[in-house]
Amino acid sequence: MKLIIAIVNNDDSAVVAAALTKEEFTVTKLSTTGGFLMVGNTTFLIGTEDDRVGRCKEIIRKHSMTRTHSVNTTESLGRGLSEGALANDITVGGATVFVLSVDETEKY
Ligand code: 2BA
Repeated sequence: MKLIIAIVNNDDSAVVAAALTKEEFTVTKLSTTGGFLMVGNTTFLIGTEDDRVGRCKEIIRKHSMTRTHSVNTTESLGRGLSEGALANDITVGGATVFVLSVDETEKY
C-alpha cells in the first residue's frame, strides 16, 4: 500500500480529481497554500495498492499543466530573499508528487 501526496495547481484540481475518481482511486482533497508564492494550491491524498501507483501518477501528469508565475523583486524581498535572488518569472508545476510506503491502513 502507498500513500501518494500530490500538490496540484488549483486550476487543474477539478479535472485531476474527476479523472482519478473515474478510475476508482479514492481521493481526499485538501486546500493548501504554497510557502513560497503564498498562493492557494490543492493537495491530494491518495491511498492505493502498489501496482496502481504508476497509473495514478500518469493521470496526475496528464492533467497538470506547467505555468509561469510572475514575481516582482519587492515580493521576494518580503520573503527574506536578497534582491536579484529571483527572476521575474518562475515556472510552477505541473504537479509535485511524493509516494510514501504505508505500513497499515484501517477503516472503522
Ligand atoms: P510554492 O512554495 O508557492 O512554490 C511555487 C514555485 O516557486 C515552485 O514551483 C518553484 O518554481 C518556486 N520556488 C519554490 N520555492 C522556491 C525557493 N526557495 N527559491 C526559488 N524558487 C522557489 P513548484 O516547484 O512547481 O512547486 C509548486 C508548489 O508545490 C509549491 O508552491 C509548494 O506548495 C509545493 N511543493 C513543491 N515542492 C515541494 C516540496 N519539496 N515539499 C513540499 N511542498 C512542495
